[in-house]
Amino acid sequence: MNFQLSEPILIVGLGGVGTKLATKAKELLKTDCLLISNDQKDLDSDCKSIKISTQSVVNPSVQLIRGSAYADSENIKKEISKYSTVIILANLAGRAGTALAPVVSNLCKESNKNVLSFAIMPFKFEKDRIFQSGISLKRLREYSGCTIVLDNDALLDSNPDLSPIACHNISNEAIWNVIGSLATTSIPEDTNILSTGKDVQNVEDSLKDSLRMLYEDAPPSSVKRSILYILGGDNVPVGVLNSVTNITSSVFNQENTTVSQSISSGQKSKVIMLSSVQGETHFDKYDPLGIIPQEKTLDWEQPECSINCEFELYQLE
Ligand SMILES: Nc1nc2c(ncn2[C@@H]2O[C@H](COP(=O)(O)OP(=O)(O)OP(=O)(O)O)[C@@H](O)[C@H]2O)c(=O)[nH]1
Ligand SMILES: [Mg+2]
Repeated sequence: MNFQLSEPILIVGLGGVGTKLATKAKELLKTDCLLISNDQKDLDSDCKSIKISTQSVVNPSVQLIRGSAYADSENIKKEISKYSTVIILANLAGRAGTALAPVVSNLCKESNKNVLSFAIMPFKFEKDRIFQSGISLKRLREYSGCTIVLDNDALLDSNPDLSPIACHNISNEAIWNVIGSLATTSIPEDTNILSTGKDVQNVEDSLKDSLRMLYEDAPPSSVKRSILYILGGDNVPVGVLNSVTNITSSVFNQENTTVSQSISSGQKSKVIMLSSVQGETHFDKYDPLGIIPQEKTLDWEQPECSINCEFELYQLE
């Protein structure tokens, strides 16, 4: 089943990177935008915003930001109420995005919204973020009709020579490209992995980079459908376009995997790949207890959060 994008659409940016991506996405889709963060400097733009207050704490933990966000639940629900589809942009490599993604996506689901979410996952060397990002992603996937994951680590692993800034430029371009073509390309529900590579001379090499990045996150046998966004594709010989599709089909399980192309015009030629995956991904291992099936998890309803319950008890987190 494909994800249905119905108007009116609201873009919600969470945390520093989420709000940065959202302000650009808003222009691409010409929709309304809502920014949510605990950090005032993420909210300084002309979009509507909600500041999550952590009171006097200036370096709040993920759990404290999440706990504080519940105080704004009604406010968030009111803002999303007029819309049919909510597109959430969350940086699960940052504290605010990790904290807010489960809360905001759950509020959207409770209000019966169509939720499409984008999640950025951390680099492996950001060890303190891996665990939290894993649990946050699990909940975001649960509450979203469709989740698109961009793994910073997979991009760096397949291009170790790139600096983090160069990686961010490449990954943000891929995200904007998918957002920009949402109206013309239908994307599958469930979990999709976004993969790409650095700028190279030809489309076939760019495809190989995208495949390499995808392999870091999911086995090729788990890919059910793949969309190839071919930037500058209108200048590429049709024989090459054909071979790009053939290479992709031969890498995946040929009979069961559909490969489609979305060609756009532009100066450079490059491949960005969006692959719908079923079964386990690399991120399920970020939480060592993630192997426990959900029906056997007792405290699933409420995500971990820190609230001030006015007990004379030391906060353990
Ligand atoms: N894909 C992508 N990742 C980014 C970008 N900027 C930062 N990151 C990643 O996100 C992590 C957190 O970066 P911050 O700039 O602190 O992000 P933030 O959203 O403000 O996070 P908090 O302030 O912790 O809420 C970095 O270590 C990077 O791994 C970006 O533009 N694109
Ligand atoms: Mg920040």
